[in-house]
Amino acid sequence: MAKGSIVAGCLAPHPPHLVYADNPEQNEPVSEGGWEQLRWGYERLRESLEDVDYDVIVILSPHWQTYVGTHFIGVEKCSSKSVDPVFPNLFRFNYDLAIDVELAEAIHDQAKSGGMSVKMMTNPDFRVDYGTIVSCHMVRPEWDKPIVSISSNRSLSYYSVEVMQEMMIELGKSTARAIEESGKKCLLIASNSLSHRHFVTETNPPEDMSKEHITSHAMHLWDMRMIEMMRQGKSQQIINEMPEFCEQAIAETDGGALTWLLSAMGVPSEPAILHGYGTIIGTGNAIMEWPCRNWGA
Ligand code: 2X7
Ligand code: FE2
Repeated sequence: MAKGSIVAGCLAPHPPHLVYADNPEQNEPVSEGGWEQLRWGYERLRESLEDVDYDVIVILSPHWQTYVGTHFIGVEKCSSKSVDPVFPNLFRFNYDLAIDVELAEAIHDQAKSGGMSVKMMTNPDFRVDYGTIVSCHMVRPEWDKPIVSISSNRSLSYYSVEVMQEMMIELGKSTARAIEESGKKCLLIASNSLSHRHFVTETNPPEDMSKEHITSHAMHLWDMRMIEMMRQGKSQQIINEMPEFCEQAIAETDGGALTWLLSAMGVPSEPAILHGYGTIIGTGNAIMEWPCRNWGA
C-alpha cells in the first residue's frame, strides 16, 4: 500500500457569521451578505483545492473543549441541528456528516502509544461543535468527504501555553504517523481565528459592514506578524512566539489547532498561501493554505 499523505494544511476560521452571510440551504437564518473579503478568501481556497484528490478531512476545533485528554468522534454518522450558543440568531445549521472512524482510531492509537491521554467519543447523540461545522462547510460545502473530528484539550487552562504546545506537537506527530500508515490522502484543518478580542454588542443588522473593524491597532499588528511568518515559512518562530501571541492577542490559537497543524506538517519552512484576511465582530481571521502536495517527498 502506498504511504498516506497530507495534501494540504489549512488555517480555516469558523465564525458562524461566514455561513450566515453565505445563506446555504442548511442554515435557517437569512442574511443580506457581509464579510465578503473572507468569503472571497474561502472561494480562492476552494479553487486552489478544486483539482486536488483527497479522501478525508482531519480537523481540530477549539469549540469542542475537553478537559481530560484529547477526544475523537468515534461514530460513523452524525446528524442533528447545530445552534451557536452565542449567536443562535445567525447559526442554526442542519448537518449530516460522515466520520472516518478508522483513521480517527489510528490517530488515537498513535497518540496513546506516544504517551498522550486520549479517548474515542462513542455517544451516538453527540452534537458536533459549530467550529468544526463552519470550517468544514466553508472549505468543502459539498459535504462529500468523511471527516476526523479532534477535540481541543484545554491544557492551557490547567497549565500554560508551553504545556499545550508540547501536547499539540506530539498530537501532530501522531497524526502524521497515522496518516502515513493509513495510505489515505488527507486535508488538515486548524479551525481558529487569530486575534480574538471581540465587540460585546451586535449591530443591526449583524451584517452591517460599516461597523466591522479590528478591535485595536495592537491586534492588527499581531495578526499581520503571524500572517507574515506563515507566508515566509517561519513555522518554528510561530511556535516560539505562541505564548506571547496567545496572551497579548487573546488568540484563538490557545486551543492548540495551529500548533497541531504545524507539527503534523513537520514544522514546514515552505511558505503558506494567504487566501484572505478579515475581521468578524472585531476578531482577526486569516485563510491560509500550506500546499504540501507540491513539496515533494
Ligand atoms: O467562534 C467565533 C470566533 N472564533 C470569532 C468570532 C465570532 C464568533 O465566533
Ligand atoms: Fe471561535
